[in-house]
Amino acid sequence: HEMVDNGNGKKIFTSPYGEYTPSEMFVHEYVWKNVENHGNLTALVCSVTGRKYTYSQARDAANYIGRSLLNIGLRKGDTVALIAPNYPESVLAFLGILEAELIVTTVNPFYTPYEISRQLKSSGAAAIIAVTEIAGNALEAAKGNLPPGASVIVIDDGTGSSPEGTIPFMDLITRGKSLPPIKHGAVSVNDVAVLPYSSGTTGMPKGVMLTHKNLVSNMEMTEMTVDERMWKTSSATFQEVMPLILPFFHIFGMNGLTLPRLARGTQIITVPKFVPEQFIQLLANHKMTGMYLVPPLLLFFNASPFVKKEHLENMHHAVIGAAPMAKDDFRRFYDKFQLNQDNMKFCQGYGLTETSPVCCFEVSGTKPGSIGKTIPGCEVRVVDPTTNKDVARPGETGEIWIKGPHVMKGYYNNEAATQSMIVEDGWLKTGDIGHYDEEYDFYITDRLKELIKVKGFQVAPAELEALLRSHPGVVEAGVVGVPDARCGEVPKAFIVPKKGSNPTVESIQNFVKGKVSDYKELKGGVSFVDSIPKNASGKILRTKLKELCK
Ligand code: 4UW
Repeated sequence: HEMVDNGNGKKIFTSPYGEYTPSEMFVHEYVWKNVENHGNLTALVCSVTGRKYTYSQARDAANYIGRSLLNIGLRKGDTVALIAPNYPESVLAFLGILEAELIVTTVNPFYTPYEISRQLKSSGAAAIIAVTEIAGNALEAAKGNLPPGASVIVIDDGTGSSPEGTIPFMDLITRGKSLPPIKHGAVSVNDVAVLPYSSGTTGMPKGVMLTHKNLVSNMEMTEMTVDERMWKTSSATFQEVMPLILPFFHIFGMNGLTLPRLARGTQIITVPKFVPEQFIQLLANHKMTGMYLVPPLLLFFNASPFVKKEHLENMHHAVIGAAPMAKDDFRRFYDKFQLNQDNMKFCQGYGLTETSPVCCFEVSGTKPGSIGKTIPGCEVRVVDPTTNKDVARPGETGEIWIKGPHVMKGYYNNEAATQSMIVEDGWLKTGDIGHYDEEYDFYITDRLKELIKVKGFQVAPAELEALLRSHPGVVEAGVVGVPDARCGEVPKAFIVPKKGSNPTVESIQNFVKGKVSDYKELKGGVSFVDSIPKNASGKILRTKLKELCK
């Protein structure tokens, strides 16, 4: 049941974990589907302010927020930009926007005003929900990029009130209560719900149109794989407790962790910023039972002298993904904390923003390094990029292609990019290189696409190249990722300097600094070259640049 060869050379892998038929549900409906069973349990806790919401309170608050957003004048088809670190209210705002049948575009809260403004413009946002600590950046970015009279709503992060001219977030909840209930029915499950940004295989970050059906399908498909095998359903006697340390604006923290776990009654402790000592303390104080991580966080556990076995006492599973993970690092973790696969399992997941996100999951915890098998409803092929034929047998590498109800509707306002990524009858070309083994477990080994992953965050080389070309001393630029022990990869630039100008490495690095988020900085260095290798149609030959790094 794991492999279908349909006779025309295609080898299509399906899941051993069951067959999936999509249900017709909205995201907010799915999240609250079991709320009657765990209404009194705690849903969300803020690790900074201590603010807590039970499941009933959270569901009601999201509904009141939705009413208020409609009352402000937002209507079907409007997009709200959510620019918020992880707070309970960030999640409630997200669910409120969906409940009001609006679209939410999630923005990295650590973006510079320039980066925020680009997403506001590209998504056509009609309003903003931000947090006090970044309200200044959000307001600066909003100048000229929001329709006249558009609302800016500010979540108080515990540091102060909302700036003048903005709406305090808590008012949405308190006032919403007495507003008329939402009349649902304006949108269908095939309408766009969330518009996160991803650079895909090439070019600038683009809005990824994920419908309610895409997102709910992926939660259900993953649920069939991980629930009961990994996570227990919460009840009055047992509740899973997990930190939300992955950013909620990114698909992994959002539809990979928060939303599906809320649907199962997990207690989620929101962490707005990673501060090592505080994070360790949280694990112990809250008796965390599980966590979702990106590889640099596991490396932190391995390296930190402060993390002790007792901090992990209640932890039975950890999910890891978003970037490659070396087998040895799992072993180091087990050695350091005298744990093993029986008492603490690491399960690797593989996904993309464009696939809502999960495609493969290794649930046994016994195959570190593998992303496991395809999940129900997700079909996988491994296609040789030079011949466009499916590879014939285990161990042969090719590009991973994905099909299923979780594949995005397309890129917003970018038909060309959509068509180059989704081909034939709905196959999405991931730009990842991998293979499967004799047991049909998959491995990701390389990347065909130009994307760079720094600590799990996306960095689009095209974005940095455009920025570098705006430097007065630069004629041409090419950016690639170079391996980094702590971050996985970091960006490195190749620069063709203008004749007569002699930019230094530092001047180029400083030029980038401050204009883009920290993780996009050129920590991999800068090299000056006579020309950037390109193919006949002008596309940068990144493999050639990578060879120059060796
Ligand atoms: N190994 C190697 C992996 C892996 C990987 C991703 O920023 P995006 O668009 O999206 C993500 C989503 C990650 C994710 C979501 C849900 C989930 O359960 C899970 O595992 C637990 C992971 O990162 O970047 C997509 C790109 O990130 C790389 C790969 O290149 C992919 O195309 N990537 N997961 N396990 N590489």
